[in-house]
Amino acid sequence: MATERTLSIIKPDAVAKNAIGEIISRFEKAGLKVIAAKMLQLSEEQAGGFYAEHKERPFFKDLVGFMTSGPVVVQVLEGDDAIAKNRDLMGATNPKEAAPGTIRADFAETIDANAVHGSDSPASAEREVAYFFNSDEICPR
Ligand code: RTP
Ligand code: MG
Repeated sequence: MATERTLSIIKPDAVAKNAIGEIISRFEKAGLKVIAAKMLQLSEEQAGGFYAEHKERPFFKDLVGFMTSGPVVVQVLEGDDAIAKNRDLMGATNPKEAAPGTIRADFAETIDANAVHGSDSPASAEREVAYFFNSDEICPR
């Protein structure tokens, strides 16, 4: 298994629920290390640029509205198979379909407000980590 990096975002709904610690604890217990982290209030431009792949989708405007509705916590997670491991911990996009015990099953209410984001491939992980972090803000250990 390869050591990978992935971008995680704790979305505004989960920050508002005071669930930052519980979510990060799940990453750590699964063997993922937080090697960079910050809290941000995203602008419309930042959120829209981050989700540029969804620009033509009907839910894009709501997605940007939601992602700018309050602060988020962005992190870089590192570990064996980190991209797939994080997606497994997150559960399905729609919390109603997320497996029991996953972050979205436990903390998310709707497909729009679904608690967390995780990169979905090595290429998107690379783009997304660079979107939020300079190399001197990443502290592998
Ligand atoms: P994310 O990018 O946030 O980690 O979520 P994901 O990979 O599981 O889902 P993706 O297809 O990338 O969609 C990005 C976010 O857009 C919202 N969405 N709404 N109403 C809808 O049909 C719909 N589909 C997607 C979700 O909030 C999803 O997390
Ligand atoms: Mg996605």
